[in-house]
Amino acid sequence: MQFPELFSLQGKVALVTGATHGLGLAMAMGLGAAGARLVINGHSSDKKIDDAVASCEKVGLDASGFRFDVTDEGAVEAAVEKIEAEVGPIDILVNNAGVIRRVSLLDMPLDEWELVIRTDLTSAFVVSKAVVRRMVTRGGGKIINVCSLMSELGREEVAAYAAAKGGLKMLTRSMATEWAPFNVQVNAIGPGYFATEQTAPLRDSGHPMNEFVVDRTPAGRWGQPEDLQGAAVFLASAASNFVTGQVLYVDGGILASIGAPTGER
Ligand code: GCO
Repeated sequence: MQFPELFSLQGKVALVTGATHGLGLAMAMGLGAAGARLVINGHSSDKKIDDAVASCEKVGLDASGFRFDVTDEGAVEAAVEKIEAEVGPIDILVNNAGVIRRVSLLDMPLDEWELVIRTDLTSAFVVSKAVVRRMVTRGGGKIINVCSLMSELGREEVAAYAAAKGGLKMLTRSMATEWAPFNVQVNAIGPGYFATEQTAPLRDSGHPMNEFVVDRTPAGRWGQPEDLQGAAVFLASAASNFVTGQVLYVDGGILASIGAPTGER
């Protein structure tokens, strides 16, 4: 296979969870631009899903929306069956759905901890299990788990999120190991600090994280959601057929660098 077919997703169906906004929607649109038919998942409201589908259609992409809870095994199985009947067999799954709670460990109630672990880690197991079973019978597929810098580094007040994202990195490696014989490649994308709704509280003017992130990032800026599209297309396409179990960090260089003394950047 040659360029550009190597990176083409023409004729493929891609399910992206938590894709109504932010990084999920941007990655979905990147896959769509490479030719994939998109299945946009969300949970909180029909309106958000309809708006995301409309924004895809507005730029000429083929998209449909499916509302279900990625942590509910019964709901996931029913939704995957419906998607495959109505849209087509899922070739690409992006496990993107996630939440964050910024609170110190000592103040974190157990139910909030469990919500984060279920949404950010358990959901990838639940959705993958339903999808991969079908991929295996068809001879292969691609899974992309959305990790984080917090798969590698801790930060005050995001312990549950870091624990879940660290777990997701290891789940990626285990999935890759178990499913490689079935021609299913499982990789992850690890976004650095991106300008999304999730990080809006950190980007408020005057918030110390705002300046810190720019200083700590060798590229000297917050990531824009579109910065993830190339990595998503690569990991979803035939170009990555011998790549599995990897986390591709898209972080402007943060993990490559210890940073510079205050005021020297
Ligand atoms: C935070 C969290 C996230 C980050 C991201 C970094 O600091 O609150 O780290 O919001 O944006 O996951 O990869």
